[in-house]
Amino acid sequence: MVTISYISKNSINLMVYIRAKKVKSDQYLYLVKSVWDSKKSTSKQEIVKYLGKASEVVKDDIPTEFRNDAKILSVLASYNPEDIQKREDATKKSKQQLFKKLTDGNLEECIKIYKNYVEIFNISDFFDKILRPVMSKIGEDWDSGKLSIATEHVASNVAQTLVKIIMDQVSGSGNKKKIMICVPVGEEHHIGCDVLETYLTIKGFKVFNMGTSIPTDSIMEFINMKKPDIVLISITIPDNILAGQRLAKKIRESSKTPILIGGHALQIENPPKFEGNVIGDTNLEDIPKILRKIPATN
Ligand code: B12
Repeated sequence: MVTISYISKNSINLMVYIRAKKVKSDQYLYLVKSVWDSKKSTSKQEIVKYLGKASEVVKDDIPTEFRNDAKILSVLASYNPEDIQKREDATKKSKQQLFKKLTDGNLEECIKIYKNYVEIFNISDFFDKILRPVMSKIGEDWDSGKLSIATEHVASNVAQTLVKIIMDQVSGSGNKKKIMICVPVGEEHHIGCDVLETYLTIKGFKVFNMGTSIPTDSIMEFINMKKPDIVLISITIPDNILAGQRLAKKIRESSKTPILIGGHALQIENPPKFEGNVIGDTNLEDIPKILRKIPATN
């Protein structure tokens, strides 16, 4: 039996796959490429490299040009339990290191941790599996008195700068839907909005991230002017839910633009009702899928 697991394009746009062939109870992996057969008007596969017995293949067996492809590596990991363990250890280590370097206020080291992580994994996993849980721990440790308020502030500032640096490095086509991200008056947390801006930009959306302390009237004016396809409201503090409900209502009174409401304050079992749809705790990777399903109104 032959299974094609993943398609990857390298810089010269060559499509490569990992193909598995089962012989008795063992799986053997091949790196194959797609070649166009113009006579038959169909594509055929050619073996680029025989990789070996699935459970024994390691990263170094992959030709260098495909070696850092996160998806190829994740397919490998799925065939190789030892590799999965290594990846779990790498995630745990990155979390511990990031916690330490954020609370030490060491931006340069945080950038290094980010760069090393995304070499093996990807940006959305860095945000979902490393930054968010680490920020959560920082919040908990501050709440329980294990971290001083000064240390929490230093860590928050470094995290904010780190996300800005990542944001400045990314680009996207901007040809998908126009997304506006805003917060209700009083909400000072915006790292979540910056992460959303970064990820949605990579995914090709055109993002307007309004930042904090923007009066509701200015948000309304902006919506009328830029006509976003979807408005995202981010709420972190439960005390800001009422202001968020007022903001959603105000937007709904003058525009049909779909509104999604999310953020830490809404990651609870029975979230309150809004003019719009509340999105509970979601992986970053699922947010573009949710946005794509919303019909355009403009
Ligand atoms: C950093 C931080 C701050 C920084 C904010 C800096 C900044 N520029 O943003 C500062 C120091 C200013 C701050 C202030 C306060 N904070 Co604070 N803060 C945090 C902390 C540690 C991290 C937040 C963060 O950045 N997370 C990382 C991002 C990436 O995650 P995220 O915000 O959840 O966003 C993701 C998702 O939720 C989702 N998402 C977000 N919005 C939306 C919207 C939509 C539509 C969708 C689909 C998805 C989505 O996508 C994002 C990316 O994955 C949290 C701890 C925690 N558990 O979150 C406490 C925390 C939120 N803060 C808390 C508190 C109490 C406060 C203060 C009241 C403290 C005080 N006494 O002054 C003030 C309030 C300020 C205000 N009025 O808003 C509490 C809230 C408690 C509660 N009741 O829930 C927390 C939980 C800490 C704690 N454990 O006690 N804080």
